[in-house]
Amino acid sequence: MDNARGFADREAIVSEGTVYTYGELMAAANGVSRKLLAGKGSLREARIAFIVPPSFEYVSCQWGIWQAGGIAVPLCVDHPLPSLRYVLEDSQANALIVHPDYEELLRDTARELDVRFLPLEAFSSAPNFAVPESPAPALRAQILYTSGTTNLPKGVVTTHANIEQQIRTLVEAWEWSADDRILNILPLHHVHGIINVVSCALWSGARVEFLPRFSAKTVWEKMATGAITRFMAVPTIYFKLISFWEQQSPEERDRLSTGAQRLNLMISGSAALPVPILERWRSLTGHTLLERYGMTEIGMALSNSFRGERRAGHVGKPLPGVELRLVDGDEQPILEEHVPGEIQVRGPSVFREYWQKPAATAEAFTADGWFRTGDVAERNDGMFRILGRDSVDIIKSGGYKISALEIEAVLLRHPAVDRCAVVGLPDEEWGEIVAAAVVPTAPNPDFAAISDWLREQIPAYRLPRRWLAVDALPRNTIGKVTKKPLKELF
Ligand code: MCA
Ligand code: AMP
Repeated sequence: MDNARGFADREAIVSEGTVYTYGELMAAANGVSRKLLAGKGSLREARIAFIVPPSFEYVSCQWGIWQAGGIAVPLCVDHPLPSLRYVLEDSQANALIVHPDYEELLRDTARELDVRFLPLEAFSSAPNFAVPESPAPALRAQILYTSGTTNLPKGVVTTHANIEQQIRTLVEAWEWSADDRILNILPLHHVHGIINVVSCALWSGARVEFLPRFSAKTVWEKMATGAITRFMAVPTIYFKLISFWEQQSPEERDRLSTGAQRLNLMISGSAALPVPILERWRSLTGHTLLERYGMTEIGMALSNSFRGERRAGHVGKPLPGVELRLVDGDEQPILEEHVPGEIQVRGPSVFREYWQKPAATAEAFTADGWFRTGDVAERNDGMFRILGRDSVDIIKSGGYKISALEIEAVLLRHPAVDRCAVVGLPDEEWGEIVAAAVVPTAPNPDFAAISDWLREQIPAYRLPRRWLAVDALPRNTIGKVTKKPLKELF
């Protein structure tokens, strides 16, 4: 936010066809701060949830909350009511800023939970008084909800200092410049969109253009017309872009490919980038995708090089300021190459805590402050290669992290489900797809009806796409469901 003062007249955001300068962004953020503060000096880390699609207004709210000393809690615009309610309750939100499209959905819930309901329109008439200086670095800035090995998502709290470090390391490593222009097609309740795309661009005086939703046609058009200089996405999006390109005429393919060649950087992350996608993308655009590795709790940790080597199937080396090690089962550092171990990370970009979960926070760190990622990797000629995760209960689909346990807990509430187990199955397009095995309470369960019911409870990307009715779930000698044999059943 401080940097923005130096860029006041530059273009900051393109949103719904309108171009906004940094000066306009700061003015709008000030309006949000003033309205939230209503005369007070600071929000003192009050949780301000907001449900606003990726847009100029989204960033105005985020900056306004930060400037007023609040903790920003962005809600996912695609989540069904129970998921939104969970975040409002768990974060103990004090206020909720609501885009007009979501007022009806959320008004009653906010009233029930005693959360101050603030329609977005109210911010255009903010009272006029001085806004405080930038918040102290140690203050909590943001809570993002992430699925894990528990059945409910946990709130990952980052401070202003954590966020600043997460941005600085990427701006340096990927050589962001004020002349860059990026398209954001990612949801803005996760680090990939919030930090890597939007915050890095705005830190650098660059320009962000928002697409409310991903559309392969529009992304290709933006690349072809030279509207953007860089692009970042999850592997599924590159898969979809390749499929779109393959459906075009030879002349159109040429036009799209020639345009894409002009970008200065294209990045893939959030899930493993399959080597065939990397190679196909290179043949279409001439770009070797830069793959990097990160996590909500730590920001980005490993990255291939902007100017140097980008090795297929590898996630590169630690980013500046990131301390990273591999450890064995006894948490002893592994120094040799080609030996798998858990990735642990330490440093100023690592989150502060899981919101109101001191036991889970303590468990996530070693005594000397290393964060246990749960991801397994090996070192291979100086570069890291991700091998998988230590838990079968975490699924990555379309770049989203999904907890099998969460889906199982919800499914068990359906009257047709006696027992169930959820796994991830490999899938070319989505990385993994969610699959559910069900022991039904009566023969021939109607999986379409169960799926419709589930859609009201959990986000669409967490829905099982494959179903199987079984007489019993495979279990080990102590009665625990064994998920590897279960995957074989599919
Ligand atoms: C959606 N569909 C799916 C899935 N998701 N089917 C199978 N598996 C899925 N995971 C179905 C929908 O239900 C629908 O079908 C149809 O696909 C189209 O849905 P829609 O939502 O419109 O799909 P889309 O717009 O094409 O979305 C695909 C997407 C999206 C753009 C790839 O999943 C996405 O934005 N992913 C990025 C997530 C992200 O930002 N992750 C970063 C977190 P039907 O009509 O039958 O329902 S990780 C992170 O931040 C860390 C720090 C990191 O390292 O980056
Ligand atoms: P999230 O918690 O949603 O931030 O997702 C973080 C997880 O995504 C990590 O713990 C990894 O399992 C996975 N991930 C991120 N980037 C990569 C990558 N390049 N390759 C493999 N897995 C990745």
